[in-house]
Amino acid sequence: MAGPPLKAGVQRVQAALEAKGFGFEPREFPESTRTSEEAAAAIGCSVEQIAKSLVFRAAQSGRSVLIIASGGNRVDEKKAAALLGEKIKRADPDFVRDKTGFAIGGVPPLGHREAPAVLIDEDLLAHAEIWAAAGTPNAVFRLVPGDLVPMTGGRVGDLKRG
Ligand code: 5CA
Repeated sequence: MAGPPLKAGVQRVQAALEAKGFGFEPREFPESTRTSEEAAAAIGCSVEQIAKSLVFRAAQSGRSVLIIASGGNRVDEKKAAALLGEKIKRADPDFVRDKTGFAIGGVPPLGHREAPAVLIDEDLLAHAEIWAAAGTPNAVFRLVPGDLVPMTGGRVGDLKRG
């Protein structure tokens, strides 16, 4: 049975996935999935299975850099900079909305207003299935980690702190 219409942000994620030939397995929740912990609790998966989308700003070029990291990991900005070839700084909420078209807590791994440089945490590849934000702080979609590179054009590496 069809549910209520998808929110605009979720529809944009769906359109971006379909444009790349991916299916869409969205789940919209009445409760928040704004953080990795909330998303894991709502879904009933481990926090390590949450693909969090963290936005940074490249220091020299000013372009947006998307780091897709396992929910339990903290990103080592030095490792990320080495993989990228440019220093990065954490983005503020206005930069995130401007470059991605989505608000923090709903930023998806694809479908951004401006194409970012993408780095992918190798730890995500260990799971059979993972979940990413689907455009709003209440929506996620399921994917297999092997889809992340073709979906984003990102580079996989060791990005975690410690
Ligand atoms: N929907 C969930 C699970 S997919 C989600 O989007 N999680 S997230 O981790 O990708 O997005 C929340 C992240 O936004 C936080 O981990 C944090 O790194 C970042 N964030 C939260 N507040 C701010 C802020 N004020 N400025 C910059 N980044 C922020």
